[in-house]
Parts: sequence; C-alpha cells; structure tokens
Amino acid sequence: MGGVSSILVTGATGQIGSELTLALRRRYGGENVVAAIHSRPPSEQIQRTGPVVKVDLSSEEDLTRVLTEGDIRQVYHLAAVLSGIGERDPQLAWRTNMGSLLNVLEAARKLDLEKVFWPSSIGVFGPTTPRERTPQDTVMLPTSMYGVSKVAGELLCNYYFTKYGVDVRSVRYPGIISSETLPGGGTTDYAVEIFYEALTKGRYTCFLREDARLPMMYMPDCLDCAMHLMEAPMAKVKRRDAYNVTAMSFAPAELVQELRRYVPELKVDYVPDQRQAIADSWPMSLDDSEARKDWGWSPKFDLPTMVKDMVDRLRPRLRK
Ligand code: VAH
Repeated sequence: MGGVSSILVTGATGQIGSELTLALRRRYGGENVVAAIHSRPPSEQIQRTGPVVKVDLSSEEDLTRVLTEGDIRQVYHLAAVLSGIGERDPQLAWRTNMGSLLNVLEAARKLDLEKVFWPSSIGVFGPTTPRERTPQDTVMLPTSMYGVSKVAGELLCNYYFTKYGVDVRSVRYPGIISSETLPGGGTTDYAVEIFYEALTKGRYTCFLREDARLPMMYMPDCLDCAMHLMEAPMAKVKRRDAYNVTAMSFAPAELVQELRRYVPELKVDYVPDQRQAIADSWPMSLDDSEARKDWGWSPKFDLPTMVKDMVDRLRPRLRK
C-alpha cells in the first residue's frame, strides 16, 4: 500500500464519482483507490486503472465486507438519488440517500476509518431561504426530497463527528458541469446536456426557464474541492455539517450566449418541466467565504473558461 491509505469511492459510475475515482487514482495511485459500483458497469478507464468492487450500500454487512477486504481507510461516498429523479419516487430517494449514508457512517465508526467525504448540495435550501449570496447559516426548508435527505445527512454527519469523532467532511455543491460522464436526473443537468446537443445538432430544448439563475461549478474545481477539504488539517475543518462552495452563477440564457461564441447558429427553446419548481426553490448565488477562510477553497473556472474548456474537450469527441 506504500503508506497511502486505501480509498473507496461509492457511486463510481455517477457524474462526480466517475471523475473523482480517476482524479484520486492520479493523486494516490490506481491500486489505492477502489471504485464501488452497484448495477451499472464502470467506464473502461475506471476498469483499466484500478480495482472495482460491487457493493450493496443498503446493507451495512456488505459494505463492511468490502471495507475490510480492501483494508479501506477513507471513503468518498458519492452514491445518491438526485433531485429530479428523487421527486418521481421520494420514498426511494429517502431510503437510498439516508440508508447508504447511515451505513457509511456506522462502518466508519465501527472500523475507525480515517476520514469520510460526503457531498451535500444547495438542495438543502428552500423557497424561504435568502436566494442571493445565500449565507452559510440560514433557513433550510427544502421542498424536494433530495434536499430533505441532504439536510438530514448534514445533521447526521455533524452528529457522528460530535458523538463518535468520525472525521466526516462535507460541502454543499452547486450544479456541476462535466465533460466525461452525463449526470443522471438532476435539476442542473441542462448545463451539461446543452453542450452535447449544441455540438451535434445545433439546437437544444432547455427544461428550465431562460432566467433560472443557479450557482454552478466546473468539474475540475469540484474534484479539487473534495480533495483539498479531505487533505486539510483537522483544525481547519471548523464545520461538520457542510460548507457552502461555489464558483459561478448563471442562467440558461447566459450559458447560451457564451456557447454561441463557439456555435453561432445554436437555436435554443425553453420548455420548463417539473424541475423548474425545484430550481425556483434554490439559491441564485452563494456566500462561500467560510470555506475560503477556513481551508483555502479557491475555484479556478468561471463561465467563459468553463465553456471554452468544455467545447475544446467535447468538439473533437463528438465530431462525426
Ligand atoms: C441535482 N446535480 O441537480 C444535482 C445537484 C445542485 C444540483 O445537487 O440534483
């Protein structure tokens, strides 16, 4: 193991988990980062660059088996049902999100794991929360089951740190934009889908209103954020619910305007679906000054640099 702690990444076929697995392998060595999957097969790159295990996160026993067999010392727990899908089956979203987190925290307690990373979300906020520069401490009355599970998850993480000393660390991610894995069932997925549709068809039907402004972050910053927080000295991690983090805010119309610099003929129409109600309940911008002060959070990508990087990566790949 070369003195590097062995890491398990759950949700390794998801939007963040798939790229986080590869980033952790680049940082700590492929053999030290185990990709945990459930039903979907991992990407070829994940298959090729390190160990993959199948685990049922609804079973504490199965999770404990995987953790002990792999001599795992750290867990990045990314598996979850996202906001859009969560509203189609709220009870499944609750059971999946809370059941798996409780099992991870229980395993961390009983096996005395070194650290756990678990992503919260801006989904914890609701329509009664101030929507501009949403504060770190404020009203959290979410109207999505995804958000309810994230508020409860933050309270559970804080409890396990306070009562048992489990070193669990969390951030409230905004919408994440990525070039490698399509997201599944999120309210912010339009900001990823639009690149694929624009570069292949020159048109896109957006499921949010053109003025639906939301906090967002590009995947390289999302990955750096998780690893930076996990590597921070214990004394610098002053919150054990979750830190607000963000990199930019934009509405679909602003993203379209920036994307038209590369796809001038792009045609977009706006047909809001049920996810608009979720977006309307979320912040339009976040105050993430505590994360910046406590452990040096500092994103690198803004809207122009993110759009350029996404187009540069996807255009060659999608060219027929
Ligand atoms: C979702 N992508 O849309 C996730 C994220 C802030 C949004 O939590 O559900």
